Amino acid sequence: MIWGKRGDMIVHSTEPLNVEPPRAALAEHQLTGTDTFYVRNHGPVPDVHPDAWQLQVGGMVSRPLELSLAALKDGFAHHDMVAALQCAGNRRAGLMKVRDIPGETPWGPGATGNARWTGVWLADVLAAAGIAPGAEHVAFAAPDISGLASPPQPFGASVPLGKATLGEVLLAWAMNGQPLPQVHGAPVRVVVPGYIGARSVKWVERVTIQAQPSDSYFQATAYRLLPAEADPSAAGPGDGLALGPVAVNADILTPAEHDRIRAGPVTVAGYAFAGDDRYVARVDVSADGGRSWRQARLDEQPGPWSWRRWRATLDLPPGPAQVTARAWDSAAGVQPENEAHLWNPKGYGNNAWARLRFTVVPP
Ligand SMILES: Nc1nc2c(c(=O)[nH]1)N[C@H]1C(S)=C(S)[C@@H](COP(=O)(O)O)O[C@H]1N2
Ligand SMILES: [Mo]
Repeated sequence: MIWGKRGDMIVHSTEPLNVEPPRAALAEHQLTGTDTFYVRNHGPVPDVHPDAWQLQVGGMVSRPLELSLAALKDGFAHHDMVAALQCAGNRRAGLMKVRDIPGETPWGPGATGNARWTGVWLADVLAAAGIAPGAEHVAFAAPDISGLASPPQPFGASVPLGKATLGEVLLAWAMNGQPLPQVHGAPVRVVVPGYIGARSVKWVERVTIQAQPSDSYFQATAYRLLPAEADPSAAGPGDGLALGPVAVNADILTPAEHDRIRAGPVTVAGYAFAGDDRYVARVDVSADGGRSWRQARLDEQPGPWSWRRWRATLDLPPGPAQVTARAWDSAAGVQPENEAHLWNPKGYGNNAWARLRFTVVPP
């Protein structure tokens, strides 16, 4: 398979490359293998030579910077962070069952993953540049040109200055202890933990401190939550709500859908992810469609931005089984019951209860 990905990846498109792992592959490890991690591109993968790469830091700063990769690595303290990335379109296929969403990728549950990222805090680089009064946002620009934007343009995004100046947003050159693969943004990408994946700009080459959010199509027009009745083809800059922090979400990763499982104690397992600075507080599991619930056991998580794995053992009689899971976060937020309430014209942010069907056979 292309770009070092495993052979069983689900390919939504090759140009641009959009692939996600099957559910069972996502279940394998606490840290998603780099060969298993979804890829979400909007244009061709750029080939940026590490020696030629420079990061420009400018805008509302007192000292604009031009940093080579060596200068970035030598000039700032290195940090490691386990963080889940989640595409705003993750689980869009579930929304499409409510009503079609033409022109958007029908992502299943795999447009998410959990990895260890190494780099320097964006906050330290911003401090070196000196932030001028009146600054409110930090914009990221990349060289990959997307024909999906109108007009075609490089990928870009921004985050509020308050998020960017906390020691949690990374300029990362390594993923799972290895140099960042080209397809994931080499030589350097942004990792904005707890935010939709679209803000974690790959191949980042410019950081601009500014008073307004990025005017990139991908911040101003796309990745915004439109009201259900809106016509997405008529939506322009500023329409809808800009997506940033993700809402609490969870999925059931094992057993495999449509598996045949022997009756008796059956262990179901999955992940939950709270988003932003919330944490996963509880995961409930139901074997009767949500009439009664029991609490899953939560694994330790390797850091505040990681997803949290959970498992529960249910005693299931022979017959068709449907297991449901829902996560609660530390703000007492919970996943909504179904997609009907969540449907939106671009298909973002599906965090409805996770449901998995399989067959229980006599022991
Ligand atoms: N330059 C650039 N950065 C990008 C994108 C892109 O197309 N170009 N896609 C974004 C989106 S929508 C997501 S979900 C994540 C996916 O990161 P991954 O491909 O490393 O999994 O990258 C984000 N950063
Ligand atoms: Mo995304």
